[in-house]
Amino acid sequence: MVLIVRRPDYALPERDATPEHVYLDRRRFLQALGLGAAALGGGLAGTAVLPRALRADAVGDELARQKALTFSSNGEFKLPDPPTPPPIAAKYNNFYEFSRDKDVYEYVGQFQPRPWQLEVAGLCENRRVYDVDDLVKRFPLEERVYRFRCVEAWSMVVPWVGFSLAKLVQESKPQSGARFLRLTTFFRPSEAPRQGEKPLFGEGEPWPYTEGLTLDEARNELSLLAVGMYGKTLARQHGAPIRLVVPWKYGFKNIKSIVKIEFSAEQPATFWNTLVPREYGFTSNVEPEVPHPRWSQAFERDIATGNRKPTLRYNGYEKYVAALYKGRRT
Ligand SMILES: Nc1nc2c(c(=O)[nH]1)N[C@H]1C(S)=C(S)[C@@H](COP(=O)(O)O)O[C@H]1N2
Ligand SMILES: [Mo]
Repeated sequence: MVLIVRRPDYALPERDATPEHVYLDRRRFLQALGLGAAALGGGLAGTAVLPRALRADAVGDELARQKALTFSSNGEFKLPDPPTPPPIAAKYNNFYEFSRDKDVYEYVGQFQPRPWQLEVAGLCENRRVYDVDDLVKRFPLEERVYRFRCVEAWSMVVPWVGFSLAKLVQESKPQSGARFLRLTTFFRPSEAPRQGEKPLFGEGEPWPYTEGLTLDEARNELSLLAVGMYGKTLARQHGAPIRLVVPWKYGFKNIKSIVKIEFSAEQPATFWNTLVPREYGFTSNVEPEVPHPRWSQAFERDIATGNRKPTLRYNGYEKYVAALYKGRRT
């Protein structure tokens, strides 16, 4: 076994902040060996050899496939920062169903985001199944430029196109006992290679990916169901055909390729919180003063410019969301 010397956490620049998966692999590996977490650090990660459905240079083809959307601009959500160039955002993704590294675009060639149904279920009066193309016509689409901050301490600026989640919540008529929303991604091992992988150790990842919000968070005006970016439909690696955007929370809350939204009385289990509860809380608001257990959250690195800049509380959206938390921040 290779022995790797662990650098002290304070020596990690943000750009090297360990991706979620490195810790997971290490933990399972050590569990399997019956060792403690201090025994070694880093280096066990790596994506298994998979058929590459798209060529490494095919991100341009994928972006060219996207169709134009009709929308109005929501001037409330504009930023001084220029948007991240689409080819940069499209080659730097987290989508664990396809890859544990940022090269997701190389593995999404089999994924079929249309036709697509979204089911609304649970504690509401209007339980029903929507076709995504009907949903897109039902609610007027708007463009909003949001900051996006991953828990791994990188960030970007994205002009999303979508409609507010609050509209779907309202149309669904939640029952009085409903306090949370549970959102679920597709489960299709034949299209998403990692969902079919046998775990090396233990139970593996709790597919399908799930996330959750309180009903109040879901009704906040910032919460967006995005169907597009940069004026066009979403590329597959960004969570086509419909994904959540909650810009005051860390990126992993922004669940992709949603097939189901359920109203519930209890706080739902979520993918990352189930895997590593100590590191990925249910609420997970962006908060520079609360470090991740393995790195600081005080700064972030812009994926386009490489510039390091201070992270803002609630990712800069304090005025919209602070009232939801009444002094509690994360
Ligand atoms: N279904 C699903 N949704 C997901 C993820 C994932 O692995 N699976 N990764 C999350 C994480 S960690 C981030 S940072 C964002 C990345 O969105 P982007 O690739 O469009 O930038 O998607 C989030 N949504
Ligand atoms: Mo993330």
